[in-house]
Amino acid sequence: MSNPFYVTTPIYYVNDVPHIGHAYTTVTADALARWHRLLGDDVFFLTGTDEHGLKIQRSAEANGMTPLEQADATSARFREVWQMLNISNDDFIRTTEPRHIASVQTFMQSIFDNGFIRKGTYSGQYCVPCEAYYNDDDLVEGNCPIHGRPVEWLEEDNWFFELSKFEQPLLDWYAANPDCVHPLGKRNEALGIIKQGLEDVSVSRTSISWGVPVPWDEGHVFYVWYDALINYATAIGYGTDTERFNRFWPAVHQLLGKDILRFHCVYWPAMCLAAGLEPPARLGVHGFLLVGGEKMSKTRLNQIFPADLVADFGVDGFRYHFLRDNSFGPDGDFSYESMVTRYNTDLANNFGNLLSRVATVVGKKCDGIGPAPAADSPLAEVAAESLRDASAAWEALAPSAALDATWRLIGAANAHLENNEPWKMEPGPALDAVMGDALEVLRIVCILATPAMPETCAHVWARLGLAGTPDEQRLPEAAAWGGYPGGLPVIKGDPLFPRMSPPK
Ligand code: ME8
Repeated sequence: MSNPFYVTTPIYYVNDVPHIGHAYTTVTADALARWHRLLGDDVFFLTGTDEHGLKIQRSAEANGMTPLEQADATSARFREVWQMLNISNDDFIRTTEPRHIASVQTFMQSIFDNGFIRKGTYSGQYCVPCEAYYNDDDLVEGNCPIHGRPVEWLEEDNWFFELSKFEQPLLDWYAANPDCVHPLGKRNEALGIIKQGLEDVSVSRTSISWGVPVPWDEGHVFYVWYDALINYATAIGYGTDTERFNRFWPAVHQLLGKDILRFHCVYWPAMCLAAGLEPPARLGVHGFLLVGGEKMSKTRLNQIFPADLVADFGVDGFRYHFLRDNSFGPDGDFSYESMVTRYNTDLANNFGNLLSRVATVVGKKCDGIGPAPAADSPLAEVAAESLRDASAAWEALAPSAALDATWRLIGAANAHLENNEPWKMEPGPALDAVMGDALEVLRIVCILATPAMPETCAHVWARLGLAGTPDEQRLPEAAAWGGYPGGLPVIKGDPLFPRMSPPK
């Protein structure tokens, strides 16, 4: 049976509409899912929305809606944007669904039954947008360190998860699983938090009602984070379908931004241990996309929405940019100007130009029928290297490096054309060999690039006269040199990526 590959994004809050930060994580997860489908893995890709908690309750009030109305409306926006971006998620979970409410209750009940939940009083400085309490030390000039806004003093009786008991088990788990948090800098950050010492955390609230009821104490609802994190277990049948759950857990790859590292890399593994589960195999933590060096936020009015960029760059231009521009881990600054530059260089001048040159010469000198590649082409080795490097990079959660490896093959094919100048050659075996090699590169590139640009690659595949689609191919066999059979009609068509002029 094929390998299970389970990949998740955070579930996004429904008080905010999707912007390019959310899209960054989701497109990355989508590309990984698509890569693993090429490998023939049994892929399950989950995303969804986080719908409980004070923040949602208040934002619904401000909008004159019930929390569920607010959640319905915004959750639908997320679905629409993911559809527009060609996101291939297998499931979309909403934390207000009955399946999730039941799963949270089972999960938390098992932590309670295992003796890791106790009663206590909680008071502290609370940031509503974060849905989190802060110590005085964490505050920046009295404000929330993430949002820079005033915090509120809250005090309530609630249930505590005995996180303090998991300091050593977490350290042991990190030691036994060197790759559990990726990249290394983020792993060290998480280890730093654990080594500073862990205090018990409050997991329930009586002050609000918009949440999952605590099964052993009516009148309490779970604090939104201890409801939300469990979504990753719910979607694969936690508590209802043990066989399916065991197939995908703990071999899960969870992607998230650095803002929620503490919850995912400290609290969540501890919750799993407390519930008697293995923690997730891999937590991939990326940096933030900044705009003009600043965090995007509603209040700063500097959010950028996917549809606006898609209008200019197309869906695949959007996907490619965010996968290629930043490496996974550090923060990256988004700028429209550099998006235009990258689009022109990588897509118009490299990929687009290769197809256009090949189709033009085949049209003029080969009667529009693509010749077969040569068995001993100098490009065969480059193609093998690209496959090897791209595979290693996807495995290492490095989409940017994977695409760089893929584009090296495009670059080599363009250089091969420039060296041989087939547009000056007479029809015959020498010309056929050059064109066959270039067509074979295009075929292989379509497969390697399909996780990033599924629509474009399927389109180019069809223009090369190939049957089926690139995402139906299976690696590594399909990328072996010599797959382009020759004798197929090649269609020139319009430019793949019309050049853009830099903004004025
Ligand atoms: O935190 N750059 O939801 P959220 C890169 N519901 N990624 C960004 C980003 C940016 N500027 N802004 C947001 C929550 N993201 C909780 C999660 S999971 C059990 C619960 C991405 O709507 C990034 O993945 O605030 C970040 O972690 C996530 O959106 C936060 O989304």
